Amino acid sequence: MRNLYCTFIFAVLLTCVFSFNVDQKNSLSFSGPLEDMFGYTVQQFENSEGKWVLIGSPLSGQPSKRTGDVYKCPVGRDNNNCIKLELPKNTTIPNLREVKENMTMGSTLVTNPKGGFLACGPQYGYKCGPQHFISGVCTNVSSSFQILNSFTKYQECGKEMDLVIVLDGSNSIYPWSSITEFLNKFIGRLEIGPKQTQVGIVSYGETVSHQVNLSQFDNMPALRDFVQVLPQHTGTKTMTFLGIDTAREEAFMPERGARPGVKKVMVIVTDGESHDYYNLQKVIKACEHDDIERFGIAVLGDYGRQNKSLSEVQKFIKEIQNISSEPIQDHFFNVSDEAALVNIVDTLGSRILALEATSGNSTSPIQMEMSQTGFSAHTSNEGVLLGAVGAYEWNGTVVMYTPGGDVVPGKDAFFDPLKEARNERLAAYLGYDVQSASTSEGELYITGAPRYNHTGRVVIYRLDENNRIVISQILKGEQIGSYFGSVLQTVDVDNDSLTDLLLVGAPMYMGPEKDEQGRVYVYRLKYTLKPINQSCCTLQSAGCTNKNEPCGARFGTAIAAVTDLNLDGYNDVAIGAPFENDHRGAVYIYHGDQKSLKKKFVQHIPAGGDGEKVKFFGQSIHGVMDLNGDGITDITIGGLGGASLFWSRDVAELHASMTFNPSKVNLQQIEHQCEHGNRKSICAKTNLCFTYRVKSNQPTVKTTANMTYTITLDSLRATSRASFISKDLKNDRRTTQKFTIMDGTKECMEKTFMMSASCVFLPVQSLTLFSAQSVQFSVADCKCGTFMLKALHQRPLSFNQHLERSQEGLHHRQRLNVTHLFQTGSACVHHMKALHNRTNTNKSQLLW
Ligand SMILES: [Ca+2]
Ligand SMILES: [Ca+2]
Ligand SMILES: [Ca+2]
Repeated sequence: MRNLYCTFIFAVLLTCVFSFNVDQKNSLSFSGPLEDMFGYTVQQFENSEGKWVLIGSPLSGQPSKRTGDVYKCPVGRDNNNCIKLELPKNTTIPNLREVKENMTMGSTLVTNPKGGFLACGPQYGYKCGPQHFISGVCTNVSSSFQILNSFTKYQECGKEMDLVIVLDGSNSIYPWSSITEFLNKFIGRLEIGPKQTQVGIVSYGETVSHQVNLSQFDNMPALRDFVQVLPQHTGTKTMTFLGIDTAREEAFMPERGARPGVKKVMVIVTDGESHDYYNLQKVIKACEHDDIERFGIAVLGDYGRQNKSLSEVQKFIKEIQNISSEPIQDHFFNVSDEAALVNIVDTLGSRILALEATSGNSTSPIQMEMSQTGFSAHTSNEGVLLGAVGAYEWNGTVVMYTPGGDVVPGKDAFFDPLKEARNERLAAYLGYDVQSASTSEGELYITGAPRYNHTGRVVIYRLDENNRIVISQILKGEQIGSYFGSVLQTVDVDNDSLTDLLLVGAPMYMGPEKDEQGRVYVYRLKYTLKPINQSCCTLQSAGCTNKNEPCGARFGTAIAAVTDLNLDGYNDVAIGAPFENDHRGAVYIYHGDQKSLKKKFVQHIPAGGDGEKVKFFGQSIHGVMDLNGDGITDITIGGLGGASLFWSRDVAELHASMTFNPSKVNLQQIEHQCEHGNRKSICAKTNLCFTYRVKSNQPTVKTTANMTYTITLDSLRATSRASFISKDLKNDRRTTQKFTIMDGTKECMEKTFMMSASCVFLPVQSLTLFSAQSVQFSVADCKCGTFMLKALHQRPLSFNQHLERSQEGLHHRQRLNVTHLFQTGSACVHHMKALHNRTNTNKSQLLW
């Protein structure tokens, strides 16, 4: 018994197939000085005026004043000149002696989902006396670019202190203006206020009088104005101990503004041996009893002017040393004359400040003073998270601003002193990046400490009802120095508002060549993403001249969750590798899939240009907005020296289907026999249909795509066992046709083919030898541009359609055949996508 059935299997091959749709050719570029680090951060932004790209330039104003700034760059308007927002000038914290030079404004830049944006200058500082603290600052900018408020976490300068200056005003002091100048400068070194230092002044000669009460001035400028015109007390005698004792007893009285329990300090300035030195021991003992810390300043002017003997000078100095508190070397000063008093202002001021810093309840001198708050920032559903890497001696912390109040975790909040060695957290830089995740159990916060125990770690935590940190999970880095945790990004792939993935960058991860290739860890599925491995030129490598170190891509320096680029309903991810290709940089795009990411990147965007004007492309990425109004999210990528806006191309779906008439044939029966030329055999018709639909909604513009298709019968065999019927009687196995298809329509083509006579006599065993008939089709005007063509899939994609046999017996074998074809042709494709670039005339491209 011969079972003679022909099975026809068609494969549809696409020759012009793309996996990506970010147009690398027609980007909109903004440029700025590379040395200002223009492009270090980028954010897409929209307000009532239109659409913008915001670009951070943290070293703007260099070299002298590296205040940094943020630029607004218009999109879709006549010019694309970027305008500086002048944020540093208008970012201010009241009652601080601010230091805005080097504040690096714009090195953190985050748009607020509710409008406006947050820009931070983590190197912003302030002065307490001569001490320079780096607290960092963030400023809230409205959607109309107005500064709403600025905030930082700072320690009040100094603790509360009551300081009384006991001033010798006897006639021998000359010129008095030197004294007032000294007072003026010295007061300028103090932080004066009702909650800080209060200053009282007592002057004496033969008698004593209160010039300034402690509570009299609550700010430094007013007190300075007052001392400018302070009169000389005058008098022929120098009753130093009367002055000191009056100050002790009266100036430090609550009635004159002294605050109970507050540190008491006395600064005594005199130019001569006292006339009441016999009271020294009694008066100083009383001062000790009252816990008054004393600074003695001996002015030798009068001794010089009157040529007094060395022993007299020494006797005077001895007296003032005896007035001063221990240790004497910290509390005693002598100056050659009145004019030289100003020279000790710095030293005196800093010693008094040191007193402030160590007094009170503080156990550690450095808490938030160097915190660099705003090193990173993130807007979560429940408030603003600010990374503060410098807090607690660079162990770091995360400050949170919520509507219910500020959360400033204590120095041990992120660590477990029982489980962790103290040295592991030293200079861990916790707060290097911050993120949040929405889970069914509420909001989780995530922060990285890239130097924790050298390998870095990520802490996932929540806040309890008392706003205490409760750590729920810790992720550990695996390689020393990889900077694991320095870049964090959560992703909601399927848009159900629950976070699906956490991506953790380790941009300095060493590849096999000991170069900093970088790596990105994907949590939930825990696998890693890596850049294209590439060689680079180092001092060690022979035979190359451009020693461009550090080497390696630093993949993961920027990680951005971007809104669905290819319109498949899943959000996507872009990852920067700014050191790739000799520091030119590149960006990789990964497509989201269900609740995860496809492991293989779908697009690699290398930096354009010569690598001179713009370097480190991929340093910053943001892609959450459609900036040209075609309904598809566009992606902004910053390097240093410039940033570019890449338009995403439209995505079209192309469905192809094929049916046969008849759908089943039995070659032993002759019901479908036909005659053509001089030949008689079985004939069948195939109906090939395409439907085409542009995915983004823009119903006013109907687009068309020009298509070409070729059907090849029995394509895997040298000779075909079937041929098309044509008028000229050529027995052709192949037919090619062009057609145009309009958006939202279906086009069908019918072809008839005839099986060769030999097919009828094939034994059943040879069925496995049957090979595919293919339909190959493409977009006819496939002018994809040079960038796109490079990324063509080498592998053909196919869908299979077969003519069924009418008998059940060979079902198994048929299945095998079909499966095989699906594998060779990749798993596809009843569903294909064409890429259509509407912004660029009518050139359509296929995308799978
Ligand atoms: Ca989700
Ligand atoms: Ca997608
Ligand atoms: Ca767009």
